[in-house]
Amino acid sequence: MAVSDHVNLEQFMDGVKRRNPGESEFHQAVYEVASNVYEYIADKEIYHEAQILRRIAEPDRVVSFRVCWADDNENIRVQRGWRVQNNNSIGPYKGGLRFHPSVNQSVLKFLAFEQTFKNSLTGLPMGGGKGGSNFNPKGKSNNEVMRFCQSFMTELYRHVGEDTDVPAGDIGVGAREIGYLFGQYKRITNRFVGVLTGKGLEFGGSRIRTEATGYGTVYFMESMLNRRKASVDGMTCLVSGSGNVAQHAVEKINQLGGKAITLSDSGGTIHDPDGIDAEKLAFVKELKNKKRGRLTEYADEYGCEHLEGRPWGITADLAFPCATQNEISTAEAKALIKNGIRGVSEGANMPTEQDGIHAFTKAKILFAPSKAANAGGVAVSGLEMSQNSARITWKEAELQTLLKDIMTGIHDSCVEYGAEAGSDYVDYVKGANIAAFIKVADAMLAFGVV
Ligand code: NDP
Ligand code: 2IT
Repeated sequence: MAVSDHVNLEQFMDGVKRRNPGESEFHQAVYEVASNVYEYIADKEIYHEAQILRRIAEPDRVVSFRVCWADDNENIRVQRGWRVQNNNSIGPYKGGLRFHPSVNQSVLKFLAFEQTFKNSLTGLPMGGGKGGSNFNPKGKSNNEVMRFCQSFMTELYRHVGEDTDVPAGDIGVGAREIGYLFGQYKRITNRFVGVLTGKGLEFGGSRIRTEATGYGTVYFMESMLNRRKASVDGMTCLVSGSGNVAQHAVEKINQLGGKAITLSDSGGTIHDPDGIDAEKLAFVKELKNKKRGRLTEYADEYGCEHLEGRPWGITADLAFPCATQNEISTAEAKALIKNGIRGVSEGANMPTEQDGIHAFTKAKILFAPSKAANAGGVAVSGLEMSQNSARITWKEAELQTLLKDIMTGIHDSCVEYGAEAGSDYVDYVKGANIAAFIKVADAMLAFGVV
């Protein structure tokens, strides 16, 4: 069959929408990849014939289950849990768990699909998966969170394993939750293995894992700027979110001589033009990770402005969205461009709306898509898996070097496949999508029809 006889991008997307009704986040993630991949495979019959993209966009399996737990007032609560195992062609399924009331099948399918490509970019042997629950950890006691995690793992344990599927953290799942989940897995199976990453350092966790996503997102920006003979040094930066990724993005911005002037949470944005220095960042970590409080307390403590909504109306050099999906609308992307933003590096997964991405690429600003820019976290998770399998612990300096090397490698792969002929512009979205696709696709070709 000639290439031209196969379905085109529009027909492909019609099929994705028909088979996955109402799953708008999943459609969005698939479209972003498919639009670049279709161009790349236009003259490559084998990928069409083997229906590679159609197969990657159909999760290997979606497991959904009931999670019952009793709250502190002895009310029985019923939540839904999921694990989406998208693709294990290049390694065991790997990806985080998200606990947030907005979690549904569409959100987890988009995240598992994205993870498949992100993990490919790291160069490490990891397939793509994602899971979680619509459980809301906010306002819950430690005992309630523990009971929920134990109930969640009592079902999940049969679907995961150190060589099968290795979950980790994401929104609402940090060190505390991973501890409870790992404790329950070990208790049920009587096996001490690397079934989760992001573990505490006392029980098999890796140094640098906590910092890796935020650090990596800023390293990626530094690589893009260095290619243009510039650097983060001296730049003002907008950061959204105030959790794991945002905190460590700010930490690395400070270390590289930049100035972060915003953070946000679901209650709004703090704008601190003097910069969120190391002392203020320590306050944020205590506030968010221990007291689990709101950013209004930061505004009260340091006497700065607290705004409703998101930071994108403020003028700065660089932007690091580190909260959640679709947190930069098309109008906000255009406002950032109008205010002279020079670069955007996505710490969160798919934080920019589709037409917002088009606006950034049209304006030719430096734009690092999430699957490239935030891959540092899962990369160090991959290194945690290696350490667990070998039963060894690497030193911080070794891991720092590996993280930097992996992020530089991803940057260079994006340049290889995304550089525009005859100019110094790099389409990092295209570069990331194509580089990631090739590895997964070629592994799938090797397996035949499975
Ligand atoms: P955390 O739970 O530590 O922090 C999430 C932050 O984002 C909080 O400040 C939270 O505010 C805010 N937020 C979450 N959802 C919303 C929402 N719907 N509207 C407004 N604010 C919101 O999560 P992480 O920092 O781990 O994750 C942040 C992003 O980074 C996610 O997109 C995640 O998928 C991505 N990511 C995380 C990795 C990791 O290693 N942790 C790796 C790669 C990507 P509030 O406190 O009010 O809820
Ligand atoms: O989106 C992500 O890459 C993560 N939440 C981290 C996944 C992992 O397995 O470390």
